Amino acid sequence: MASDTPYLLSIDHLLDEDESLVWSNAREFTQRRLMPVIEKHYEDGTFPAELIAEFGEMGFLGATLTGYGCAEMNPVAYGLTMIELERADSGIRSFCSVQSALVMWPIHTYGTDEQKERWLPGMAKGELIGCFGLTEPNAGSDPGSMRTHAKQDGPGGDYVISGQKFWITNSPIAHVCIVWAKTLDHGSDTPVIRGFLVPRDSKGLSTPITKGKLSMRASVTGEIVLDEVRVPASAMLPGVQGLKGPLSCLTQARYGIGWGVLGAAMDCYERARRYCMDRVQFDKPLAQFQLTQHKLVEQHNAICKGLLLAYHFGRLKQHGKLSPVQVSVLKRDNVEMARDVARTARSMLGGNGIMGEFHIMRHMANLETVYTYEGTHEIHTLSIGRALTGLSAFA
Ligand code: TGC
Ligand code: FAD
Repeated sequence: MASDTPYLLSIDHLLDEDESLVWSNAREFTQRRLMPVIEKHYEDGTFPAELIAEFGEMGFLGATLTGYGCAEMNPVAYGLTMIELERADSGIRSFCSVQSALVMWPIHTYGTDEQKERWLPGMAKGELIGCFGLTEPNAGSDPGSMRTHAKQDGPGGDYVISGQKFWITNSPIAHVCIVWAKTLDHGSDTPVIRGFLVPRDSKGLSTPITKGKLSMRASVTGEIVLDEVRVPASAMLPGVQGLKGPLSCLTQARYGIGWGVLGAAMDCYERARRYCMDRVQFDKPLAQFQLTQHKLVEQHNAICKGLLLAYHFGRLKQHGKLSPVQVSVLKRDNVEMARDVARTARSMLGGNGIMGEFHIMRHMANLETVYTYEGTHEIHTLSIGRALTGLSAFA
């Protein structure tokens, strides 16, 4: 593990040469390019858009996909890059998660050849940005209750889409929005959910920015407002219908989050440990007090266990054996762990823990969003509960 802080667990010997190289390259890049600027962006509430092309060069965009200029990383290598991106900031990992798992993945998996050619090469380079519109003002944890709808109209089978999507990462800077909407397929009277690729310049589309966030400040969030937006029939993703369309994308993104939050937790633990080694009170470094050591041990052990879980599930995914509910276990438990590590680390720095220059409070605030998006902690608890009992407690 590329760190000068002790970890009594190493997964280094479990990684092949390519995976180790991807990990150290990602670490070097994020430390060199992101760390000097991230705190200022966070304070200003801006995203470092000037680095998007470099994310593309590093292979962070569409990292696991084949062809179209993508890096074709395996799931473990991908997870290791997520660690390093989120060690810098959850908002940076979010940008790459959305672009890779929620936009490029569904185009690659469910799109036509024409859709893939049009969007994927530019997205892999970071020249084109996408966003994923599922959540609505009145449909968060229960996306099946969405109101956004697409109606077929005219001889060419155009779709006319109306509705509103809320809390959408990257929407204000996106060149294309994937919009999930209910529509009536020919000959059916039951609405089904379908995905549509809605380009930025579509008439009737607007993406107002969401202001006032106290978490994820280095990430751009907005709405997608669709006022009778007309798109050709060829804008629909033909390869999937129903809620499993968006949920299968979420499975990809949640997998990356389960790895990424380890980076935020490691950064908090490592900073807290360094601080407690240096800071003297009652004539001793804080690290020499039993209560401080207890905190460090709890943090360290939780991170090691989270890393083992991510690694194990990564190898399962590599062999096509990872189920959505296992991804719920990974997302749920590792996010909760990182959130606890960050909160404890914050307290270990005393007053300095609330200061931006020490970075921990930023991670702590970001992790509140991560706890909520991509399926809240409670929703994943219920998914796992359903798998364990066969009984659904959602409604
Ligand atoms: P349910 O009956 O369980 O499933 C409906 C259909 O979907 C299939 N399915 C999945 N397929 C692939 N992957 C998964 N993870 C799947 N989960 C379910 C399922 O097999 C079924 O297929 P079929 O063929 O039988 O119809 O659905 P439900 O209505 O009971 O709902 C389940 C529930 C509540 C867990 C689901 O609605 C849910 O996950 N809700 C949470 C919503 C959520 O996570 N929203 C996230 C929005 S996007 C976001 O937050 C991005 S943040 C971006 C950033 O990183 O910045
Ligand atoms: P609600 O669903 O209203 O939930 C509120 C509370 O009630 C939660 O604690 C929840 O766990 C609990 N709850 C709900 N149902 C149950 C139940 N059955 N049993 C017990 N408790 C329950 N969405 C997108 O589509 N695309 C994006 O790119 C995106 N990016 C986001 C970025 C940010 C910064 C944020 C904050 C959110 C983003 N989201 C995005 C939306 C996110 O996925 C939702 O916020 C999340 O799914 C929860 O929905 P909600 O906020 O409406 O909360």
